[in-house]
Amino acid sequence: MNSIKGGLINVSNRLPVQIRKHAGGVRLFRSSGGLATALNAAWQEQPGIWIGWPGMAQDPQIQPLLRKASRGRPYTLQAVSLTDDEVAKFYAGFANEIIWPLFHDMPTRCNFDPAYWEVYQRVNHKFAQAVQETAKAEDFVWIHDYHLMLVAENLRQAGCRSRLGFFLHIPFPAPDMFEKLPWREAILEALLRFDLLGFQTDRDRGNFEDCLRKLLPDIVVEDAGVPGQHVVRHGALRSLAGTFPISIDFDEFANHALRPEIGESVKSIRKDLNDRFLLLGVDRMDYTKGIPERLKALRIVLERFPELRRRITLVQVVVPSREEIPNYKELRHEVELLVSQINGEFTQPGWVPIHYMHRSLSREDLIAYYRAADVALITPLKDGMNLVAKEFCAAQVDERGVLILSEFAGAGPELRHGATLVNPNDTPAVATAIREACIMPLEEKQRRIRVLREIVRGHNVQRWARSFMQAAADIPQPPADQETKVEESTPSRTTPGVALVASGPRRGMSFPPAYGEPGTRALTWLARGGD
Ligand code: ADQ
Repeated sequence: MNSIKGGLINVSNRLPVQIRKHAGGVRLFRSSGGLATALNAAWQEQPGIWIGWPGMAQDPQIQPLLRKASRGRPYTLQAVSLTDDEVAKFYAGFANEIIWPLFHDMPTRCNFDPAYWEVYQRVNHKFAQAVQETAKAEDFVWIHDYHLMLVAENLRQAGCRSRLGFFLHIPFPAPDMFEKLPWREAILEALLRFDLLGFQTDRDRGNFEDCLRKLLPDIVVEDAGVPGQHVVRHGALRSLAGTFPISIDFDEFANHALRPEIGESVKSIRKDLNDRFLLLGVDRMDYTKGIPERLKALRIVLERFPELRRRITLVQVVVPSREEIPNYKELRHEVELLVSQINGEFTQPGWVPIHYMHRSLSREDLIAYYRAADVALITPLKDGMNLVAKEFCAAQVDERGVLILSEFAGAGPELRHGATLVNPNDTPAVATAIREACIMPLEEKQRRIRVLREIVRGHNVQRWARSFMQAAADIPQPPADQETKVEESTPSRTTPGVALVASGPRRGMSFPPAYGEPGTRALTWLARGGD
């Protein structure tokens, strides 16, 4: 079995800590999101460096704070600073107003602003520069998610010889969706500069390969001899594309759920709800999570099955998210209007059908709700994986909860044997699934949740991290002269937007100037007449 000889350099848009202005100074906060937890397993085997944006514009206090926060961790935190304009156009703009909706099959929500693309390229270049300053040839550089799809290309152009891996946390769309992207070939070609490309499901990996076949005619996709893995060749480039479904630390959740204080919280939650049947929704406030559709399904339940009134309660917890983006503000209004309409229509003395919380819950409270719930309603319109589904299973230590899960969540195929799978757009069918869960015999519930817990226990986050790292270790180290070979034999794209990325300086160890700066490839391309 091969192993990585050097360290792990992890690169994500955000660091696992956030620095924010606070009471006239700056303060360190823990980032929300499960990536830090997910990567713990990888760090145990391979200490290293974590590079990312710390959450605020450049400030002399950032680096000392990060040094302090690095103590006791298996990695050193290193900041990439972004200007306010970069945050607006790269993060809120390109990443969250273009890639996020498009990759979740919602093209009408996309704002294909060319200015976003310019800044996206510049920021990816910045991240690559930060990696290049630190990475040694024997290190493994693991880049995360759709914010940073161009980093490998920038690194290879700068002569970086480390192995480069990429994991996409969100879905990859089918060709008829992906091809709407004005910069489609440029992005595919940039992705092919990674040695290892990880996707959540076979569906996503298959979509990526279909996009390659459709948009890059010289592509070759071959079996890698390992289930869920294919070798992709494009000219001299060779990448391994694999399915690596992300998961959670099952033991950590299950053991936490067993603590006596969680047991006490569960009793008090159930008592406060008069022991009614507890339906639970836990989501980031995001239009992909299907929250309005879920509320409409609940309304159908209350209309069609009057015997369930006063007997069920939905606790819907929504953590605020991306509030600076207009679509997200509108969603919040839509959700809150629906909650108040349904509560207005059905509330009776002593019973409110929906308990709505718009805030982040502590880990203790979250686990107590997971354990207390009779049904988890996890109905995203599309989702890369959905960790909430797996967290619910792990925390169900009393083994009597039902998981109603969208067939469009990445977790759907994996959990199909114990969960009730639903199409979240089919609100009457979701309503029927809720009713069936309410009347399901206890033995059936137990049988199903035990199956689910076994699946999540076996496919835990440790396994995810190890299998990705192992696939990376098996990849041969890129040769010193890779750039030269690529220039000679990789077919370059024909559209101007693509030529900016696919052509340009490929040799030498120095870092090329950023896109849009004097002397960049954009200018080179114009001067050469758009080859
Ligand atoms: P997200 O879209 O953020 O992640 P998800 O996988 O469900 O979606 O993770 C959300 C996390 O936030 C969970 O760990 C959950 O416990 C936590 N959370 C949600 N609501 C909360 C609340 N009110 N209070 C406290 N915590 C809350 C992206 C992709 C997913 C993919 C993950 C990991 O969109 O599809 O599963 O990355 O790859």
